[in-house]
Amino acid sequence: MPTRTRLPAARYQLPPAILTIAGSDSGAGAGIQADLKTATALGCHACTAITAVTAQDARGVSASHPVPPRLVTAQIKSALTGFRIRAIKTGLLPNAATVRVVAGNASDPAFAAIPLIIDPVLASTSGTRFLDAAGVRALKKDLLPRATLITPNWPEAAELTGTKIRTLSEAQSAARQLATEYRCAILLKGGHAAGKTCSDILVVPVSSTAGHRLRSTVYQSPRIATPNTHGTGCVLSAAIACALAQGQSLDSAIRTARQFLTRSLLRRRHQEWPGRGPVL
Ligand code: PXL
Repeated sequence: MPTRTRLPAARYQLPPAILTIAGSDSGAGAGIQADLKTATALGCHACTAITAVTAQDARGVSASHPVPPRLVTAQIKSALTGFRIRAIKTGLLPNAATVRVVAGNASDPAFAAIPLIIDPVLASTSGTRFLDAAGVRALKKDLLPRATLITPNWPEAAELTGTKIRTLSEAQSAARQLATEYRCAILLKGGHAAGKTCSDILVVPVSSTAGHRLRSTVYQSPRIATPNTHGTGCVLSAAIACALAQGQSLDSAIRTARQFLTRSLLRRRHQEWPGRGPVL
């Protein structure tokens, strides 16, 4: 009898899986395509639940159409039953009905046990509005309260809190307001601010016998001057999901994701795309 040679253990090991519930960007700069590229680069497997199909290039969005909510649910259920999903992220949710359907799925115990990162995508980098006022109301009422981490940029945080954000201190207040309101971690991204440094603020609610308080961390990196920023928010939230799926703490996952994004921005900084080029 020939002896069977053992294959290296790594061959049998499945990559950690994440689920992204987001829109398709036909130009592959943002959305599902950015999430897939991020997951692959970071050694994860990404299952996808596509919420909308958009037609776009580096200059902007020319068309978009929502996927029927029933089909969004079917995709989520297939991912949760067929794979061991360790982190979930949401991106573009095209309307109130889809937001409610995702929130309904999120109350399922199998889903609720998994860290949920919500990137509250309200508009595209090029300015196309993705979620209307009724959608924003549904997001605030039904979905944000289920988040582990919400990752707004300055304009999104301003809209969600109804405040103006012009300074780092106003950003701090908005992040604290959101963390208190939704009882979850907030990563308020400073990419839209001016200045030589990009400061992202993390606010985490912590409970102890002394009561509830908020812990704040500021992550800083040099601002990279480049037009090729399409998909930055998607890449960041997908990378955080991957790092969490790999067992990292929230703080460490954010550091990993920021470093991954910085490297991607640096690599593409001088490329000349017709418009805002893809970051990854
Ligand atoms: O970056 C936000 C975003 C998310 N999802 C899709 C997008 C965009 C921005 O263009 O196209 C599909």
